Amino acid sequence: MASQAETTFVPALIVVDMQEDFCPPNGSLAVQGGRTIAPLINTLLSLPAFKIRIGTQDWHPQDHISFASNHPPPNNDPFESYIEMTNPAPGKQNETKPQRLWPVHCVASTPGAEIIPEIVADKLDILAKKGMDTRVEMYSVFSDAFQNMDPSLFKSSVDVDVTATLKQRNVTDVFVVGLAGDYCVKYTAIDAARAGFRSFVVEDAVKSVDPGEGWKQALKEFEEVGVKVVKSDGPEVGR
Ligand code: VGL
Ligand code: ZN
Repeated sequence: MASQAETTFVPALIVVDMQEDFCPPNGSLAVQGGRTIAPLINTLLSLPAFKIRIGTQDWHPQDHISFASNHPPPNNDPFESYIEMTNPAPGKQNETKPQRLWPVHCVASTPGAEIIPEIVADKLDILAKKGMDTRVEMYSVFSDAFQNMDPSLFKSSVDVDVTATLKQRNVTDVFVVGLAGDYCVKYTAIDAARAGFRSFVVEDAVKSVDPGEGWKQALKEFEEVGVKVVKSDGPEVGR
């Protein structure tokens, strides 16, 4: 009798930027409710199905391009102003894009950059730092803001090649949780799909900078690239 080949399912969990600066009450870029998703994320971290659990950490130099205070007035209002950012990759200097400016946040080796203590960080196999190159924004751990997936073009921004790590472990499905839904979670999930993984966002384990329009826009982009939005108690999450 011919046997039906089963779809391979090797899931990974990516816990995005669960850091002090993204959480109330004291975070400089606090996302409303940011701390409240920690218990749910811990539950997901303890599911045996995940082959690998990766945490990401926004990790900026003091002079990072995304900090409003590093730009002259009048275009230096945190949350409000945008600057034109140039692609720092070799031979790409003619490429630019608007960059939203933020309060100073997640400066490398400062308390604001620490993973919040509510997260059981022992369960993370790897902690990947990103946004380390002062010249360029990096929301996704898979690419910088210019969305090139070739790691040689953004290696100054990260300390781990996450795509290679996932492929080495034969991962097929990537589940993304954490902060912020409309920025780092969004671009990480989209890039996981672009890197060839089935990509899922676990929506009850995510909070957004702008939970209205920002999250709505994220949902639209997820649909366009085939990122699936699921619930933590849904059947997809490898229980
Ligand atoms: C993030 C804004 C700036 C995030 C990081 O983690 O979503 N947002 N840097
Ligand atoms: Zn940042």
